[in-house]
Amino acid sequence: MDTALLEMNAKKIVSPGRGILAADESTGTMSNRLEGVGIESSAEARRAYRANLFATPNCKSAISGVILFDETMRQTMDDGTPIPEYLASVDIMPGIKVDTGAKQLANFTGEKITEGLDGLRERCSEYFAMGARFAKWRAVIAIGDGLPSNACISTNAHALARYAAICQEQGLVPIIEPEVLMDGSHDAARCYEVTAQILSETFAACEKQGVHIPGALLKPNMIIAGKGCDQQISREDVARMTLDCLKENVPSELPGIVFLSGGQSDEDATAHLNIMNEMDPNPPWQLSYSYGRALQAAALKVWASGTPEESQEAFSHRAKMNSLARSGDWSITLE
Ligand code: 5MM
Repeated sequence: MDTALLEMNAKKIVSPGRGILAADESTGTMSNRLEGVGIESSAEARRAYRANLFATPNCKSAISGVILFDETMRQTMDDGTPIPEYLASVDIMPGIKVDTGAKQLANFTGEKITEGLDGLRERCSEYFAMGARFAKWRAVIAIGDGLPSNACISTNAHALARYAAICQEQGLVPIIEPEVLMDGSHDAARCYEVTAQILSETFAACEKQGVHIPGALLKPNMIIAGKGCDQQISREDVARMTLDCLKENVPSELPGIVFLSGGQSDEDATAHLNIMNEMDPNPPWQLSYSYGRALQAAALKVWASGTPEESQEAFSHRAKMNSLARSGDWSITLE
């Protein structure tokens, strides 16, 4: 394992003022997103939309890395430059989603296990040769009546650790993403409890598998009440509870935490990150973003109705807002 390379790249991804654009929607998800704004989905439609995002002027000031889906990894910019090559040329690290999706967990109705360990070593090796320097694997944990089960937590924690070990062996920084979903009517305390359990089991599994923590990143949810809960908590409480949960369960040797947005509004995702960085200017790890929807929603809408430049401007604005949130310098007036 090249620990020096892994540590260097992990630190670079969370360097000050920068974060990740999650653009690794699988074909089904990306098709839903495009169709949602009235665009017919095709490989070319997905390429054109994403290539335009990546070509945003001065994108690198707020974006250190982009997570790609396999299809995009093999596509080109408008001028024919392979997308990973183009990203590296503008100082943005190409990353790749390497899981093959969350599937029904046998014997546990309503719960999922993320698949993709078979052949992972070979896929990572190919992606490294294509220019990828980090990877992502997302586990999905639902809260509900009797959910999550201990089986769902331990199986996903084990898979995340196995994935992380294989990525590191192949030179890719693993982004470990255990996402506790916002769907449901649970309160924030329940979200805290479940997030604490999946985080502690994931890091215990990582230790058993020999994962090199200084060469990895974590992509967690924030501590938020379920969408259907009538006791929503303030932005300050989200930030405080999230920091507490992370401090209790995440090793301090981890270089960075890159949050997912998970269905939060664009502004909430920015505000929560900003408050956390304001509340604790020196946390054990860098606190950054790896947002999909919260970075792209506005740009996608404009892509359907405006010019390519206007779509880039919408993306650039959200990227800039989140960049400021990295140092607690965002404020509502900037919106
Ligand atoms: C960008 O979406 C990613 C891939 O989703 P699918 O496998 O469902 O197509 C997703 O993993 C994403 O990276 C995370 O959910 C974070 O994105 P959000 O939108 O929650 O910030």
